[in-house]
Amino acid sequence: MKVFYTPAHLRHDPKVGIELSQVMPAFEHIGRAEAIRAVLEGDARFEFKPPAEWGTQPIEAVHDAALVRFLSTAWAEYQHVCGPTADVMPDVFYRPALRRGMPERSEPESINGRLGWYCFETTTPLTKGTYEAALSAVDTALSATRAVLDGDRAAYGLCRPPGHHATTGLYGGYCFFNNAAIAANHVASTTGSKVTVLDVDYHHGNGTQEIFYGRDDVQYVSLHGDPARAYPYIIGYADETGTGRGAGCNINIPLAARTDDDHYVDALERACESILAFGPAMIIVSLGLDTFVTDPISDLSLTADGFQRCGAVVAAMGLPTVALQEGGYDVGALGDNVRRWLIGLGAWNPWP
Ligand code: SP5
Ligand code: ZN
Repeated sequence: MKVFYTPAHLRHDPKVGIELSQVMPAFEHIGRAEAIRAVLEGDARFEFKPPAEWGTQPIEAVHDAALVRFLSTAWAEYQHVCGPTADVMPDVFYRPALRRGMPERSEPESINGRLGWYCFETTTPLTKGTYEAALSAVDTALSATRAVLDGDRAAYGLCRPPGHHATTGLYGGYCFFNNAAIAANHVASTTGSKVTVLDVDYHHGNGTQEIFYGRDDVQYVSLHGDPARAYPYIIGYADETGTGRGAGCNINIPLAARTDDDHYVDALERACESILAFGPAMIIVSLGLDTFVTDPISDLSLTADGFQRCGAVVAAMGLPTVALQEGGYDVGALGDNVRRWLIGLGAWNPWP
């Protein structure tokens, strides 16, 4: 199986975030992707490829051009006004209720104000090379997708930073550009075929849901910690099923704390039935391994064996599949967990 990877992710190098009411070392750090790379490089079944450059056009087919432009200059602009600082984060968030009863205003003028206009939370710092790294994660996703469009049955994009929390106009949740949504939109718009994004990250992919909520050509199916207790808290409920043409094309499966391998695989099999009923030509998997039993920010109880079973359940659908890296924060186990999931996926595609 081809693995798309580039060291450009190292340019996004966050050090701190405010998480759980504390200044915390970043959970989403450069060591995650390097740990995955090291494990996959040690297994001859994986063939590493650098991604091609795709530019901003496929990004702007999903995200507001203003968000892309903002991210391209925000870190440097902030240095002029408030620097020098390594990590850049907003201190005031735009909340419509601040101006209740008054005319809406557009994007603020100051860099500080604009940070709070485009960012929705406190754990996603901009660093000097964040924009370049985020572009490279999209390149990675699109290059893995192209390998599958060109005939590979499965491919893996080692995307970093991750993407599924980024919405049309906002970044957050460690995510800047929605790699999986950009890939799915690229396939749907260039081939005219239906596509499913299957999101198995512990967290609900609020960005992917928002991007496709009104569309009937891209189905979004997510298994995740119930937002009644888990980030992102206000989205990801089972009654969010899509709107307009997209009615019925959004499926959320919230899970109880400590859900184990057997219960998770049952839920995944149900999800796959809904996918087969939708009839996509391709599956894009938002592959988070933060459902792992010892993940430091999550509360499900999957094991490495469970991950391999999950990959095999997805493979059993018999559809071309692109797996794109999202979360997973037990860095000691992360590489092997990814490897096991992909081995499960490859069971359908005999290894060379
Ligand atoms: C891509 C991805 O996985 N982003 C996740 C962002 C989650 N950040 C906030 C985590 C809140 C942690 N709640 C922890 C409860 C620990 N007992
Ligand atoms: Zn996650």
